[in-house]
Parts: sequence; C-alpha cells; structure tokens
Amino acid sequence: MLVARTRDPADCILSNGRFATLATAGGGLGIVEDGALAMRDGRILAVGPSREILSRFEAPQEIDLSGRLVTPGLVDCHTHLVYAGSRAAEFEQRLAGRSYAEIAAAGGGIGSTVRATREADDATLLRESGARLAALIAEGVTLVEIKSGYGLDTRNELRQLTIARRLAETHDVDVATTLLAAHAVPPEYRQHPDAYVDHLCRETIPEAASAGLADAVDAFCEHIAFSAEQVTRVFDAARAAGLPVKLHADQLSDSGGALLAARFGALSADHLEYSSEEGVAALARAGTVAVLLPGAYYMLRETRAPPVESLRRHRVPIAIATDCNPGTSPLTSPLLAMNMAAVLFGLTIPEVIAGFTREAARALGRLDRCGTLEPGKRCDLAVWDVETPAELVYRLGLNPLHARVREGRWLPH
Ligand code: DI6
Ligand code: FE
Repeated sequence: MLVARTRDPADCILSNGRFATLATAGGGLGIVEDGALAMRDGRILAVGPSREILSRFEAPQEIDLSGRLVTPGLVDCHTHLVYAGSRAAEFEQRLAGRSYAEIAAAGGGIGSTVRATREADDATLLRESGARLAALIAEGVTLVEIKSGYGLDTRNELRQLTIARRLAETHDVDVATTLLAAHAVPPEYRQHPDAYVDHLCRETIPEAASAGLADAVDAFCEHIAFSAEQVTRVFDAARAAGLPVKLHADQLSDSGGALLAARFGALSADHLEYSSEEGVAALARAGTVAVLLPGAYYMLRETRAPPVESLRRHRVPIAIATDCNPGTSPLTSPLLAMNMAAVLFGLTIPEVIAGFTREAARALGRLDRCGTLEPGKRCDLAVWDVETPAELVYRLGLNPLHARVREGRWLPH
C-alpha cells in the first residue's frame, strides 16, 4: 500500500540561496549553503538545506534565488532622520578649519537644525525625511530607529515623533521611535539648562509616553550638551514613565557615559570613542549593546576609534548604525557604514553584518522578533546580488540589493 507523504503547508519557499541566518551564539554568520527558507503568515517556519526544506514543506509559491545571499533585513538602530534643512554651509566651514564645538557655541550646529525644523510644516518634514528613509530602504533596511531631538520643546518633539510614526505608514518599513529631547539646551533655556531638564522630566517625557509616541528615551551626555547628573534625572523620569533608555555616550570626551548607561541597564550606549575600560566592563555586566557610528567619526575626522578590542574582550555586543543626521553624519547608506566600520574600526565581516542585523535588533529590544533567520521570527529579509558576505561590505557605492521581504511579502528592488 502506498502511504501519501504529507508535507507541512507553507505560503512560500525561497530556494537555492545562501542564507546568513545569524543564528549562532558565537562568532560566525550561521551560513546555510544551497539553502531554502519556508515562510507562513509572515513568519519564518524553517531555514535549512534546500533538499530538507523542500521535503518537509509544500507551498503554492516557490522562488528560486539563483544562489543569491540572504540576510535578515537590515536594522538601522540609530538615526536622527526627521529634520528640515541642510548644514552644508557648516560643512564648508569645518573644511576651512572651524570645529564642530565652535560652530555649536556660535549658535549653529544642532541649534540651526532646531530652527529649521520648528519652522517647517508637517508636509515639508514628511517629504524631506521620507527621502532619507527611502534611501535606507533601498539598501535593505526593514527596521529603523528614528529619534526626535530637533524640536526641543514638547510640541515640536512630539511632532517629530508623530512624523516618524507617519513615515512607517507611508513607507514599507518598521519604525522604532526614540525621544531625544535631551539633545541640546534650547535657546529659551540657554541660561537655565537645569530648568530645561526639569521641564523634560515633568512634561515632555510623561506626555510622549502617555501618547504612545516614544519607544525609548535617549540623551546626549557630553560637555557641550548634558552632564551625567542631568542625564540621571532624565533617565529617572523615563523609568517612571516605563520607557527603556539609551545614551549618546563618550563621543567627544570620556564623560562617564558608558558607566551611566550601564547603571540604568540601557538598551544601548552609542558612539563610545572615549569610553574607559571600566565603562566597557560595566556595559558587559549590564548587557548593554555598544552601537558604533563610523559616519560621525569619519565626518568629524576623529582620530580616536572606539575601544573595539576592549569591547570584544568583555564580550559587549556590537551594533553599527548610520547615525543619519544633518551635522555629524549626513549618511543614508547602511552599506557604506558597514564598510567604514570594517576599514576605520577594524571590525570583521561577521561582526559588521551581525552589527547591522542581530545586534542592531538587540539594541532596539526587538531581538525576540527579528534580527536573525530563525523559526517563529518575522520573515524580514534582504536578498543580495552577491555570493559572499564580504562582497556586501567591500564595495563602495554599489548597491547590490535584489529584493526585500517584509512580513513574508516579496518587495523587488
Ligand atoms: N551626536 C551626534 O553626533 C549628533 N547628535 C549627537 O548627539 C549630532 C547632531 C547634529 O549635529 O545635528
Ligand atoms: Fe546620534
């Protein structure tokens, strides 16, 4: 008697690909050669050798990947992409020798983008920010974090976050929002920075939280921005509002940022060029992700790279992001950020790719949902016209994206 072999139903099977699953606790990329992926209801059912997947599952649709590389959809876990205007004129001044801190002290820098953003109407903000978001998507991003920080009053901070949420509806991408009202002291409070911090704690943070507009709270801990003591108050208020925190830490000087982020169990501590060994050890104990931002390092012509060796030794997870912002990192290319992380910071190819997928998802507190190719996770993928992971990181200015897959939907590039 013939026994019918039944296979489990899937919606779609991607076959004949090379899958970087990132589903390894250790170093590698978890590559499955000649692999296939079965998906159903927008989730991953299984990834494995083609023969095994095709014998376990059947689907009305099968897509032959012709040997292409598949990674988890890219995750850009640190951007400031909602703003208006341009700082090209300041860039020109910096080329002529003025420093970022000098320009900021003279009312430029973050202050000039705050003016432009406050003056811009919603349609302008949506259009200008949407163009930057589209550039990220075109290089395989399926989840992006977007910070406020160019409103610096409650209404405009909430407006930036609202625009960020709107962008998730107008573009095929997931958006995680972060309230960064503690980015700079606004002109109204120039003489009274502590009063601004009070205002954030009493009004801006609770309002953003209760409106459901912020997924996290960030701050800029630096001599040109907020002290560790002021950030502590901001983080206490975030905690009271039930929001996780992250921190711009030790970018221009060792301000104790890594220690502070660790003390609050921050999701991530970002930049870290000047972090001490003690700070790195604290990040490790807290399980805080180090987010490295080579675009800002490059644009500011920094010479002090983040302490990669120490991060490795202490086993701190390392993510990489564009830091897309008008001042220090007008960068909308994840692939270029990856190349810079390898060339300028000495990260390996697996570190770089994990940094823009698994570790970036961890930095947003979403590793349970995305960031690796594992059964049960959302089927968010980037399909690349390259054969090896190194080719993704090696080229400057060529975009080999073939398609994205979002919640199981094939989105050709
Ligand atoms: N660190 C940065 O590099 C950006 N913000 C921050 O806290 C700079 C933002 C800007 O210059 O507009
Ligand atoms: Fe930043």
